[in-house]
Amino acid sequence: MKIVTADVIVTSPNRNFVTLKITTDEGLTGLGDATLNGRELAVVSYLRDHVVPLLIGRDADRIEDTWQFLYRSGYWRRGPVTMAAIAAVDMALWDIKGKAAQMPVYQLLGGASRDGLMAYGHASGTSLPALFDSIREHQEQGYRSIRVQTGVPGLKSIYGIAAQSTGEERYDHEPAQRGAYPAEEDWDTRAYLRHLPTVFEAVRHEFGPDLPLLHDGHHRMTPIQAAKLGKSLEPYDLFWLEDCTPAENQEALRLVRQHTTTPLAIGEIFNTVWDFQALIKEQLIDYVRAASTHFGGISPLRKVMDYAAQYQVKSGFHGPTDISPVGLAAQMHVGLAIHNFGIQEYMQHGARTNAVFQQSFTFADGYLHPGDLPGLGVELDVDEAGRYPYEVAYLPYNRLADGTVHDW
Ligand code: KDG
Ligand code: MG
Repeated sequence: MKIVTADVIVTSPNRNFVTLKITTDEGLTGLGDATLNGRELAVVSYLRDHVVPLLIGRDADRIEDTWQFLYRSGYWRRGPVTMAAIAAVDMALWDIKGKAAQMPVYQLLGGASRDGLMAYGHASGTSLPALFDSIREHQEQGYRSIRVQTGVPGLKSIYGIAAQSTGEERYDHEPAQRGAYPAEEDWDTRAYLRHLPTVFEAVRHEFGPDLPLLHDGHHRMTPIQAAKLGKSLEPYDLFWLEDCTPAENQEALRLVRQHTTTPLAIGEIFNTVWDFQALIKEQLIDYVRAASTHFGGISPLRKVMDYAAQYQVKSGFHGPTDISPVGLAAQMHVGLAIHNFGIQEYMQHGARTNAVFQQSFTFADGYLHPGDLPGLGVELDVDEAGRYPYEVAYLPYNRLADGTVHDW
């Protein structure tokens, strides 16, 4: 079965998405997600100019060989642009293989290891009453696990609290905002470290000990600050503390680990299996935050999780709205198949996005299931996608009170 066309489709129903659609000489099509938030067009060029010409005429069945060819023949390995492009090809070929076999992709990966994927949603509020309302709203939608982000007294804007839009479409924007220049936010780590334990104490008091609670530090702390936070959150029994330090310095996790038993999750901006090698082997983390889309696709996600299984490290794949429904489906299939699944992040896409991407997954009683259609179970309505051209949009960035740029 040969690849005859590979089209790169850019659409912006509520936010920008880049999708690769591969078609074979047998008429089968496969979709892959190549969305890189704020740098979307770089991946479009990488695909259109450097990958698509290499795909035409290749055997669509040879997923691993195509992955290795694209990874190794380019010489310049890794990096988010390269790996998002390779991810899209990998996902699209798994989609095609599933359709050819008349099986959902999770069956090709070994079949289901569970009935559904426990999912967490994003509750946030600038005040405790607003946060409590947001948690209840998520529980009413079915969520049984909740990420808690909160305003900090003295700070105007903060990561994790939707800034731009409201209502049904809000998740599709947050945290990126449309506009030609990134929005500026403010940050004060000491104020955050003082405030956050009081928030978790209040949430535990209001919602009891059972509810799994998560928090994202978004790379903002030094190792010793992260150690202090992990320790101060121990009484509130977090499911995880995510990205407590910047991901580049993996050695930081050694220090954090020595000081706290709060479980650690990291890796949403990692691109390859090798980025996790030391963290898993030294058991410095508890959850792998990789996203199929930025990690080279389904094939390497499966490999890193098989390696992690030897060390009792579980999955917590990155599932914000900048992962398209195709990328989300890809990691749902992996999550259903692997034994060491932990939790799946699930921010809901808005109605316009769901009209562009027709999906077959279900979300009921807090559990996701990718569905049983052959392949990934997602189709793209090209006409609908064409109604929403690319719009420039960027993630915000941070400055401290004295004007220094800080990690965002
Ligand atoms: O593109 C950046 C977002 O995906 C990121 O800010 C979301 O940290 C995030 C999360 O945990 O979902
Ligand atoms: Mg995160």
